[in-house]
This record gives sequence, C-alpha cells and structure tokens, in this order.
Amino acid sequence: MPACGGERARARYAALGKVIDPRTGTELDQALVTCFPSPHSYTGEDVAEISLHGSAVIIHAVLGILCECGARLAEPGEFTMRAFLRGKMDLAQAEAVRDTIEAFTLYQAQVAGRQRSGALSSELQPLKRSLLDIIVQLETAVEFEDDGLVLDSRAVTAEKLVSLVRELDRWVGSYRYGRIVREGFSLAVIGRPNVGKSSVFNALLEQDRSIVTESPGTTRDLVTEEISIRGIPVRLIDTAGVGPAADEAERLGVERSYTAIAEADAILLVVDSSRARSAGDEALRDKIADLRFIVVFNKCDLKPAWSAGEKAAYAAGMPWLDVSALTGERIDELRGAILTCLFGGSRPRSEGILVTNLRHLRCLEAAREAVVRGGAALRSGVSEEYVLVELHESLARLGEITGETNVQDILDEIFSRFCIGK
Ligand SMILES: Nc1nc2c(ncn2[C@@H]2O[C@H](COP(=O)(O)OP(=O)(O)OP(=O)(O)O)[C@@H](O)[C@H]2O)c(=O)[nH]1
Ligand SMILES: [Mg+2]
Repeated sequence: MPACGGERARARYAALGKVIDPRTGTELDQALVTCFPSPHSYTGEDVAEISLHGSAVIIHAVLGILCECGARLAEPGEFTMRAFLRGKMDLAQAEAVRDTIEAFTLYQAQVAGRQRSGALSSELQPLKRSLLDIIVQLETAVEFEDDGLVLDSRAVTAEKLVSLVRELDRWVGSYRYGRIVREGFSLAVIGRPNVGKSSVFNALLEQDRSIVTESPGTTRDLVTEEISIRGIPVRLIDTAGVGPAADEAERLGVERSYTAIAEADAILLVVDSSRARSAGDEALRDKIADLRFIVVFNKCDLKPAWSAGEKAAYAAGMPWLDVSALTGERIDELRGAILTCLFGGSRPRSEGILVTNLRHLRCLEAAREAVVRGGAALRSGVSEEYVLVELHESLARLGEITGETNVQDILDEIFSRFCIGK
C-alpha cells in the first residue's frame, strides 16, 4: 500500500499529506489521499485517489510529476471499462455510469442511478429465465426423444413463445419514453406574428430571455434554451412569427421557423385568443396537421374572440388550453399538457421497465425477432433444432445487453464515448 505523509495510509481512510516535487523538494500543495486496495475499489484493482485544491496549475504540475514517475493519463471510460472487465459491474451498469455523468436533470440522474445499481440487469432475468426454460425443454426433447419424458407439447411451447414476444414488445415499447427521458426533446413555439410566442417561451423558461414588444416581427431568428419540465430536458425554441414578411431579414426568419417546425419533436402553436380567427390561423394549423402539437390560446386575460367550440374545432383533436403568458395563468398546466402530449400521461416512473439506451433497444429488437422466427419455425413443424438456433440467438442478444456475450467492438464503442478518465 502506498505510503502517505511518512505513514502508511489506512485502507479507505482519507489521509492528509503534502505533495512535494521530488526534483526540487518544493511543496506544491496539501492533499487528501485515499487508498482503495484491491478488490474493494471502483475497478477492483489497487486504486489511490489524490484530492488537491482545485487549481488547474497545481493539478497540471502534480499530473506531470506522476507521469514522470511512470503513471499515464487514463483513456476515456478506462476506469469503468476496467471495472467491467474485472466483473465489478455489468455492461448495462457501466453505460449507466456515463448516463449519470451526463444527466442534465435530477430525474435523469435517478433513472441512470437505478440502472447503475443493476436494476435493468435484474429485471431482464425473468425474461431470460423464461427463454432458457423453453430452450431446456426443446433441448431435452431433441436429446431424449424416445425416453417417454413428459414435456410441453409444441402447442404449449408456441404459446409460451407468443407471451415472450409480448413481454419483449413491452420492453421495446418503453424506449419511446426512455429515449425522451435520456435525450430530452425539442419543442418549437410557433404562431402568427405578435400572438405572444416569445412571452410563452419566456414564461416556460421563467426568464426574460426572448425580446417581447408590441410590434409584430420582433423575433427574427431562432432563440433556443434548455429547460427542464419536471425532470425531462427540453430544448425550447422561440421562432419568428409566420406571416407576410416586411423585409428580407423577416423572410429569412420565417424560413428558419419552418425548419424548426420540421425538426422539432413537438410544437406549441400559439394563437392570440383575443383576436378573431383568420385564414392565416387555418393555414398554419394545416401545415402542422401531421405533427405532434398543442394549441396554446394565449392572452386569456383579455376579452375572448373565440368560443370554446371554435377552439376545440381549431385544435382538430389535438390538446388545447387557454393561458396568459402575461399573468402566468395556467402556464404550469401547460407544462403538464406538454408531458401528457409526449408520454400519453404523466412522465414514466423512474422505477419499472424503461429502456433508455439505443444499443439495448437494438439487442431487444433482435432478441424479439429471433423469438418470432423460432415461433414460426415451431408452428411450421420443422425439427426442434431449427427452433433452438433462433432461441439461442435470442438469448445471446439479451446477454449482449449486460455484456455476457461481449464483443470487443461493442466495448470500444461504449467506452470511447465516456468523458476522459471515468
Ligand atoms: N394581454 C396580454 N398580452 C400579451 C400576452 N402575451 C403577450 N402579450 C403581449 O403581446 C405582444 C406581443 O408579444 P410577443 O411575446 O413579443 O409576441 P410574439 O408572438 O413573440 O411576436 P413576434 O416575435 O413579433 O412574432 C406584447 O405586447 C406582449 O406584451 C398575454 O398573455 N396577455
Ligand atoms: Mg417573438
């Protein structure tokens, strides 16, 4: 175990010491050193952590000395890769370390924290066990064909495969929400000039970020801000009012609004409810008819020019609500409506099945396809061996999620995306 301040450091206890430059004998900093002897460390190897005062020059100098003494800087994700290779965590847990580091909201960190503690891996276990049971039954049928063992009939096995596919569908389906939880989504605030888009944008942001004036054509370029709506990261985009442009700059602004509309995951269509409905309103709604949108009838503090029936008809089956960006009325309901629009209810619970990682999704899809093929083979009456090939393939794909079936390419791909060090 490394010595510290002339004394041997106690395992997993912080020891206060001095960092001395061995070349000059000068004291560089005071440091706290914690030693984690193998196997009780993050990577499972002998590890020492040195905490210095947070000065970049001191850190640089100490790193320089350590490297001269034979150390080297860690590759991106190297510590976690070592922890995985020494069996300290499985692959899904290792990926969750990265998600934790990159979490933008506390809710994301909670979801990642659950996966880091092995929740995904343990939730996968019953699925793998069911698959394995079927495999064992079929293997037994092949091996001991004439021994008169009581095994599931083909019909029963086919039924079990159908419920396995259903279960895998549930996993695959959860990615629709899991992706949003992990990556967030973009929300464009659009509408005709002067309806209060920037005011709605600022109200959601709780900051006067976008310029608001009485004159139409105030916002000319896209204004983007990251916000969190109840723990879900949202890229909120304010756009220029869509309508006849007075000059070239306004025309280019409107063009950018259309690009933002096309690229956004969802849209807030802001309408001034104190102004009578016009052909421009219809045209704009028709333009986004195929997209996911919420109609925000703004300025509800003023005398309404629309009846409730007209509002519902305009929204054409999509959610709508009255708000006042000026007074803040129902802005919080708007936040709820945005999440409902995206999740079809409140945001998913951080507990329970939630696939947030694209690699996991691909593995689950491949596992599902293999079970479907296995089921089809079984029904077609071919020998069990053909069915078994597919089911083993499915099991291997599920194993890839946690790294039981690890392939160097997958490891390189995962760990290279870590920040330096961890
Ligand atoms: N009474 C009332 N006025 C509002 C409300 N929201 C915005 N306004 C006013 O409407 C005017 C236009 O607001 P903006 O937020 O700049 O509208 P915009 O849609 O971004 O306008 P452009 O960027 O020019 O297209 C300003 O005078 C705001 O103060 C509201 O809820 N009630
Ligand atoms: Mg504006």
